[in-house]
Amino acid sequence: MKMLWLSLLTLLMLGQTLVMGLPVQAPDLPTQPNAGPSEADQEFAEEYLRHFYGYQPKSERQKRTADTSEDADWKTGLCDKFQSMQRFFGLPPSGELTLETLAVMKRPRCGLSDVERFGNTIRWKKNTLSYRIAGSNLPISASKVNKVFRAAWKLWSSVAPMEFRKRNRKEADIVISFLNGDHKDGSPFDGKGGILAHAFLPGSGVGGDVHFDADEDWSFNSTGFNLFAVAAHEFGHALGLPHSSDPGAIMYPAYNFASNYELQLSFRDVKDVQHLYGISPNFASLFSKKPPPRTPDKCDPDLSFDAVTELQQEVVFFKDRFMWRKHPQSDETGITLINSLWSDSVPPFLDAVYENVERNEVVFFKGHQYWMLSQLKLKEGFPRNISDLGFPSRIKSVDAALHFRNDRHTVFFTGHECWKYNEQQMMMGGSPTLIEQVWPGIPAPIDAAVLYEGFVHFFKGNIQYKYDANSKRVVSTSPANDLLECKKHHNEILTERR
Ligand code: 0D3
Ligand code: CA
Ligand code: ZN
Ligand code: ZN
Repeated sequence: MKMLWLSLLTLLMLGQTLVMGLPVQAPDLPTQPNAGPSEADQEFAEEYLRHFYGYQPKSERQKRTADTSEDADWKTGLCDKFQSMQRFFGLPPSGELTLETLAVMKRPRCGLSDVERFGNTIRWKKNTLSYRIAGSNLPISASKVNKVFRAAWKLWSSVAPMEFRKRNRKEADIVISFLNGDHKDGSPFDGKGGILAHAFLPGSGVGGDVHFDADEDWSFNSTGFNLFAVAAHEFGHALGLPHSSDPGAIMYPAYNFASNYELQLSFRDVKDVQHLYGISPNFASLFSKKPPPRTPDKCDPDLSFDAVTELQQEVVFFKDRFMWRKHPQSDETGITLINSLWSDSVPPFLDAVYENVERNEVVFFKGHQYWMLSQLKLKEGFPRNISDLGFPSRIKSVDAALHFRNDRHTVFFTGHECWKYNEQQMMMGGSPTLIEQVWPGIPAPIDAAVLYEGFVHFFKGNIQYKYDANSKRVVSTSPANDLLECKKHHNEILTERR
């Protein structure tokens, strides 16, 4: 009855919680207006609808001061919620609090003891949950599907003190099915693409159930949609988690699976599920070696970058799986996943990136490989070995790349050396030079470099060096994240770190 449902990509940052009644057919009987419930009963009913149907009064203040007429109720959506509830219990959907409705609300509901309200959400009240996979419409062999779901549950059970047991016949808390189009829960699927799945918040009946859109191209790799990635997300909903605005989180509302990055819960997901259920007893030993990855914060004073490049009008900062795109016209630079722009063509944790404006190409470096993209698409034959550019085999990676469009060459930085590459002849020019000699004042090795507004900006750790190539000297140093214009207040950062 309670369902989390992603409506539109425009709601990305919030994640909408929609609550729906199971459309049990009710005869359209004329309703008997009653003598009128007491104010206490009205309040009880509203609280009930808030708990089980996601009813949210427009504002608490408004409710007290404004009139409590039926008109006001219609406007605040209270009537819709009453109707949903009434339909579910087979009552005439009058949309108002009848005595009959009140009686049903006060009746103990079976299975209700399994869940409880927790802050703004609902959580299961028990630590062992059963799930059942409905047999029809399976996209691939049942044994493979079982394996994928077991792995998806394990993501959550290894961080929270929860156990998930598969049932074959008996009733289960969580029923998982593949359904298509209108499947009679008020949220029809939309064919290929769009909505991939949805899940109901913890609760009895349909509560906790997970529905996958059977019309999708489900896969175990990166063709179509990855079932493991979507299951991990939906199971989070089935546990009571809402969407997260953190683009690194599994609970982020948009699908962003990348085959070049091992799927794991992010720090945010772990915090959120542990807030609901507590910490799994073996969490510390399981994660001490490899703690869940945090999404970098542009306001972190210790922030460093993997690579920085100019790209068309923008300056793009790369870090782990993420990037920030600084556009001259907008003053807020948001974080996104690298693969949200270049999908799986570009790996995370890059070493260097540069744009060859003349050829309309962007070149990415990581380890001994490089990827050349044009029009957001990987060019044929890539990735290639950096030795193809003319590096000797002792050079295992590059730290940064600077492209000079006027004299059509690119300078590569690797360790203490810099190498000049002629883009016209597509040849490495002679022997390397020492960074300390050619760029006095720049401490090698560096993390990243970019040509921006006539200066070369070198990055090393949390510091950036603004360098004037004409006078051959460092003009100023500043925090590495200076160009990202962190506008957050200090105490906001502190609360986020907790
Ligand atoms: C959904 O279908 C989510 C499911 C989801 C979201 C993130 C990661 C895995 C699964 C509904 S709860 N979101 C839509 C989506 O990402 C908007 N569709 C695929 C697409 O647009 N490429
Ligand atoms: Ca769909
Ligand atoms: Zn459904
Ligand atoms: Zn979702």
